Amino acid sequence: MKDKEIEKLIKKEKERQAKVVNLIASENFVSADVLAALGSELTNKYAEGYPSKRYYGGNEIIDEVEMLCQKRALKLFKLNPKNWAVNVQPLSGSPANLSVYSALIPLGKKIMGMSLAHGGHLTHGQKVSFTGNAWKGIPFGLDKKTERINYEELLTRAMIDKPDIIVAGFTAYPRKIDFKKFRNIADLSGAILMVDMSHFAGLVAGGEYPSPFKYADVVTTTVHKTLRGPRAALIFSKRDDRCFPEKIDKAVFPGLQGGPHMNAIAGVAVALGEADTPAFKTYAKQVIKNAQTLAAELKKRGWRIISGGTDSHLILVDTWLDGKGITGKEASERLEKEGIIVNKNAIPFDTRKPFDPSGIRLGTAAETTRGAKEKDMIKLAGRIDKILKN
Ligand code: DSN
Repeated sequence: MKDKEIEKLIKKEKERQAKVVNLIASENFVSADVLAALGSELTNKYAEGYPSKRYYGGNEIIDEVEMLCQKRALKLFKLNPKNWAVNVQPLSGSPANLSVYSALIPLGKKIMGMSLAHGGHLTHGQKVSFTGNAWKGIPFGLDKKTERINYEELLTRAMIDKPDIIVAGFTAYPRKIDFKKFRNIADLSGAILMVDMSHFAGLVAGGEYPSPFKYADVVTTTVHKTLRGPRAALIFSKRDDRCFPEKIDKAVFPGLQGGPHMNAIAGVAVALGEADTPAFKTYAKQVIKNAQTLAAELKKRGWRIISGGTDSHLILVDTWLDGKGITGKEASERLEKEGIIVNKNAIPFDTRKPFDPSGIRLGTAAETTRGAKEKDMIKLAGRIDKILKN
């Protein structure tokens, strides 16, 4: 690189990533091919519009890239293009979710989603997000005893509040979601069912987490978490007489975005191809085995694991233990000093504030990419325990 200042910073960040243990549940390490696509000449091209309907000339190759990405996305999740469409242009998860709402429900209507404090996402209708201001957010929480979704309560709430769209998805919920129950609740309350599978998309692709496609009307996902692609997002929508794909395409462009980032779309295509292999299935299985081992080993050492364990890549640990332990902030800082990167996280019914909550969130997607197995998780649990108890 001619720019030595940036070159130096990239090198330093590369070295930092290489030397730490990365337990951030929403991160991963992309392949050299994904990096090559991201750093390619495709970044030079303006391609506002969609394949064969562009506003600029010179897009014949770009069209092929975008169509290949669409084809791979549908194939990976076993979707028939006659029944499902996919928009591959969203820049990331938040704009993808915003596009869906703006396409399908008028401003002021109701979005029901898991509350941020219990593991949901800002864009599932939280007050601090535009999605909770332009629309009315109806947050639902978890069952206090089980720390899992209480579907009966959810149904009661939905029948009273009558949301226009229900979002099933999370950023800090370690368990499987029962999409069939969500479908039933959406049908009974008259809502559209959207699944945000950002966290577990790679596990669905690997056949290790239930697929939402049988039940959802719309599925959004980021590509950079368990799916191990670049920063970008996808919106899948069912083709029927409600014309969701057409409405969503218009909402993404020209509604909310301009030119798509074609280098990122090429990177997404590469990642989707990589995920459609037997090796990726083995990877997804290992991600969950590692998370379950890490959770069980921490539990053995006296740490409370939210909901008692995990069905996914994600673990939520109560480090505060009603004042007998340490705060999530302190835990995350202590671990970082020792080269283990996690994020502090609220736990359900947290009595502490979000900036200094009672827990930490751990995820195994990134370290599994680097080859970690159960024996590494056992050692890691010992290290984490020692650092937190020190
Ligand atoms: N920031 C992501 C996460 O960490 O889960 C969600 O957008």
